Formats: sequence, structure tokens, C-alpha cells
Amino acid sequence: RSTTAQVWQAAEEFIRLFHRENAGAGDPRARLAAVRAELADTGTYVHTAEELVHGARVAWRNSNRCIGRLYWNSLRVRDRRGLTDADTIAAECFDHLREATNGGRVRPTITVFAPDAPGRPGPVIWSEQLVRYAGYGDHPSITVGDARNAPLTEALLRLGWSGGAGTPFDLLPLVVQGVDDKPRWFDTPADAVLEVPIDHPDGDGWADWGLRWHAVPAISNMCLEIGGIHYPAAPFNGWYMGTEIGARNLADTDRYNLLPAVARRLGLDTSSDRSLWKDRALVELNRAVLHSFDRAGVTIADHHSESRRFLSHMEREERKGREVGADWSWIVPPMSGAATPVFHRTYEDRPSSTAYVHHPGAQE
Ligand code: HEM
Ligand code: NRG
Repeated sequence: RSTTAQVWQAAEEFIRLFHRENAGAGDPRARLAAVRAELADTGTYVHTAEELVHGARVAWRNSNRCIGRLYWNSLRVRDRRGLTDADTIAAECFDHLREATNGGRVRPTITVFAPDAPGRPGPVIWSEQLVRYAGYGDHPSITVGDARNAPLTEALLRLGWSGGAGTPFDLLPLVVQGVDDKPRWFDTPADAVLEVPIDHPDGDGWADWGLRWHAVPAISNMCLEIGGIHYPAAPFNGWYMGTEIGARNLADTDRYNLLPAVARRLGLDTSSDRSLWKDRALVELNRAVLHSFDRAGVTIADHHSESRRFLSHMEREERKGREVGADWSWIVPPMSGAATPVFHRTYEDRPSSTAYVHHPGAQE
């Protein structure tokens, strides 16, 4: 837990930044005095609606691992700070998905639930993302579905979930722990989740394979910290970059591990690493992902344009006198790294007090 002095330090820094970046907000002195008094009185303070919106956007701007930050200032913010109980939080998460999906024209969106209060932690979403596929089995090589989610799947079964149909793409319920409550699970309504069937531009029977992925990545287990206030439940989404699905989720050996199957489908020689069958399979799998999202009318970025956009973002920010922090090992895409411009330079990985942070113990 942070002391009042630490909260004040972060609060002062944030309020000054808010007033600097919002000309209409005027002089910060009155607001600083009010925050200071409220902190002394209650041990915490309440952000105005405008501070919350700007704080959530600045936290995105400060996400050193995120390549997609060019549009940080247009994040849609759903203010649900009044909500503390699991039922209404889950229902709002499903509404978040519907609004963010927007029929395929994905809108970057965050929903902010109640903050931590002194002696009374706020609600927490246990699920890593609002949409997750089950993983059945306790070892990656025998798992049906997404091995990354095997621990969550097991926790759900212990909580009384009776399991899905046993396909590789069963939607997991959402696990929410309300204030002063135990964790509860909520079935994900089918109409809240848009999924894209994976096909390949050259056909060849890919469609019959039954591969799919969900349209919207919505991280739900990170804490939004703004000016010393912690919002432990604040799910956010943007759109996918194709490599996240094609070069990681479907390809990693401890995820869907599909490169050998793709290579067989392509008739590649898998007997030697030097045939570069993995590299060739990766390219075709990633072409399939981009093609399928495009055909379904679902927003998705490719790693070449997203890399260029990120460098424009850095230039624009630096013109405004702001330095952009970044973590090279997360920014460089997981395939064709050196073929993208973000590879060929270094970055400063500096921390910020307004940021999205992993809960201790959460999966990174
Ligand atoms: C990480 C892209 C929107 C916050 C990432 C990663 C990518 C990415 C490729 C690395 C993920 C990985 O390797 O697993 C994008 C794109 C967006 C977008 C294309 C489209 C608009 C957002 C938004 C937020 C955000 C709206 C928050 C408001 C983050 C954070 C991480 C991240 C905090 C690090 C996650 C972690 O530590 O696990 N993003 N992003 N991004 N992004 Fe974005
Ligand atoms: N790699 C993860 C998602 C991480 C965040 N990526 C985004 N975020 N695009 C996956 O599900 O593949 N976002 O907010 O858009």
C-alpha cells in the first residue's frame, strides 16, 4: 500500500500535467489545494470525469510495450466508477465488448470500475482478457485449446463451471471478484463476442480446418494507476496486430503450436531446420490471419504499417516536447523484425506513475 505522502506526490504530478495539457482547465492551484485537503481528510481523492478520461489516455501513452499508441488521445472512456459488485461489472464488461467491437470497426475503449479505497480494495477481474479460449489438460503437448489458459480453466472448473464443449475454441466464462466478495464466474454471451474464421487467400481447404480467433483483444487484469489512485478493474482494448495471433497465439509451442500442421498442409520438408519450414509456415499463417480479418470486415493492423505508425507517433510526441518511452523487446514484432523500421534504433524504457501495471501475481 502507498502512504498518503506517496499518493500526494503522484497526485500533484498528475494534476499539474492535466492542467498543462488541457488549456481549458485553467490554473492548477485551486484543484491542488482541494486534492490535498481531500487526501488529508479521507486518505484518498476522487478524480473529476475529465481527469479520469485524460488519465486513462495518458496511461496508454505511457505504455512502453505498446506499438499502437498513435491514437492514444482518442481512447473512449466508460466511467463506471460507481460499480463494485461482480454481477453489474460482468454485465458492463460484456457491454464494453459489444461497443468496442462495433460490428468489426473496432474502437479503442476502456471501462473503469471502482478504485481501491483506504482499507477497502476495489473489484478485480481474474480473467487475463475479456475473451479467452479454454485450455483442457495440464501439459502444453496434450492440451486441447489454449494452453496459456489452462490454469484459468482449472480455476473455473473448481469454481463450479461445468466445462465447455471441448473444442479448441471454447469461450471461457469471465471471472470477477467484487468488493467484499469471493470470485464469481459469468458465462460470456455469444452476441458479445465477434469471432473470425481463419481462411487462406489461396484457399487449399484452410477454411475446413476450423481455425478461428476473436476480433477484440481486451486486457482485463492490469491495474490503471492515475496520480496515485489505483483502479484494479479497468479492462481496455484496441485492435489486433496480425502477428499477435499468427506469430504467437496460434504458433507458439506452448500455445496452439500450429506451425507443424501448417507446414504439412503446405507440403514443406520438415525434416531439417534448414529448409526454413517454420519461417515459411509463419508467413502463410500470418497471411491467412490478415486475409480473414479483412474479409470479415474486422479491424486489424499489419506489423509493417503499425511500425511506421509508431515512429510517426514518436516524432509527433517529440515535437510536442514529450519523450516517448518504449521497450524494444516488446515493440519489435515477433516476425520479420529487421524488416520493420522499429528494429533499427534504441529506446528509453522509463517508468511513469500514470500507467497500466500488472497486478502482483498476474500472468505477464
Ligand atoms: C501491448 C498493439 C491499443 C495498452 C501491445 C502489444 C501490441 C499492441 C502488439 C504487444 C502485445 C504482446 O506482445 O503480447 C496495439 C494496437 C492497438 C493497441 C495495434 C490498437 C489501437 C492499446 C490500448 C491500450 C494499450 C487502447 C490501453 C488503453 C497496452 C499495454 C500493453 C500493450 C498496457 C502491454 C501489455 C502487457 O504488459 O502484457 N499493444 N495496442 N494498447 N498495449 Fe497496445
Ligand atoms: N498479445 C495479446 C494481446 C496483448 C495486447 N494487444 C493489443 N492490445 N493489441 C493477444 O491476445 O494476442 N490492445 O489493447 O489492442
